[in-house]
Amino acid sequence: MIHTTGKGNVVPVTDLLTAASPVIVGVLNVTPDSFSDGGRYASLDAAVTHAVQMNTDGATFVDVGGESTRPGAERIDADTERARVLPVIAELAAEGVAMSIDTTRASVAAAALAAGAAVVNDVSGGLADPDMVRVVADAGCPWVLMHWRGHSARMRELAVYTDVVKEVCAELGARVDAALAGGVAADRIVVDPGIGFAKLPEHNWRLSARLEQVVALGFPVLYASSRKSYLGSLLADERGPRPVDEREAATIATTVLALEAGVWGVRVHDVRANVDAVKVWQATRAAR
Ligand code: PMM
Repeated sequence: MIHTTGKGNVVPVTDLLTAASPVIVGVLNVTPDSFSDGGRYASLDAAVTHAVQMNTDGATFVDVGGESTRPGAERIDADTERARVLPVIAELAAEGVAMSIDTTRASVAAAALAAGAAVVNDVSGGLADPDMVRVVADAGCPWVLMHWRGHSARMRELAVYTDVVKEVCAELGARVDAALAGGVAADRIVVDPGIGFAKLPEHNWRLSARLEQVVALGFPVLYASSRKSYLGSLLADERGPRPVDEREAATIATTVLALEAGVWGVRVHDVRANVDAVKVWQATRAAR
């Protein structure tokens, strides 16, 4: 599948999954309430400017999301979600920026793909909307299947595991099987352990420490720890958890550790800093 953008740039989508170097996914939340960058990119101009900057800084693609998935968040309706993301996607397509759509809704994914997104990033791994598998199979686009147990409002009560790594791998495997059974090609699938989704800090640390087991599922792995609250808890002091925008050094440490474990890509807010970290990791590996 070739995705042609408005300016005539051609982004071969297949290259996104076979990219030799680690993939950097830049986060663009066009929501008033996301935990990490809520409200900052809610206007069209601010969102487009930031995404173009992430592209210039080396993002492989930009992940456009219109619905907050922060723990406890209430849902918005599909019309609101579409109204947030579609103008941004159309403008970025015209700028030649490759994008994923971060949604759990098939109707939003379909509209976003039609507007110029090339990848579907579904934090529910296809569970939230039974139509998603058909939309992705018909489009032939890459699909990020994240480990998920329920919508944000119920996330905390669902964070119960005996062996988190085993259970996450088994539940991801079931989502992959459902995708394949629905006609999605194996080489279009990316898996994601869902750091912070129905996970306590101890679960996030365990999964991060055992990423090799997620990699062993045999699909490209996307790892998304950037600025998440378990990092804020780790770095807490007497004033409380470390504020969201002061978690970058910790994020970069997790990026390097995840690359060592063999992930395909990382989803990050500060693209430039993480690209620097990737370069350090690559130069070190090349010198081994
Ligand atoms: N996390 C968030 C949103 N989208 N997508 C994937 N694939 N994996 C994630 O872990 C993930 C995601 C929430 O974080 P944000 O508020 O920083 O976007």
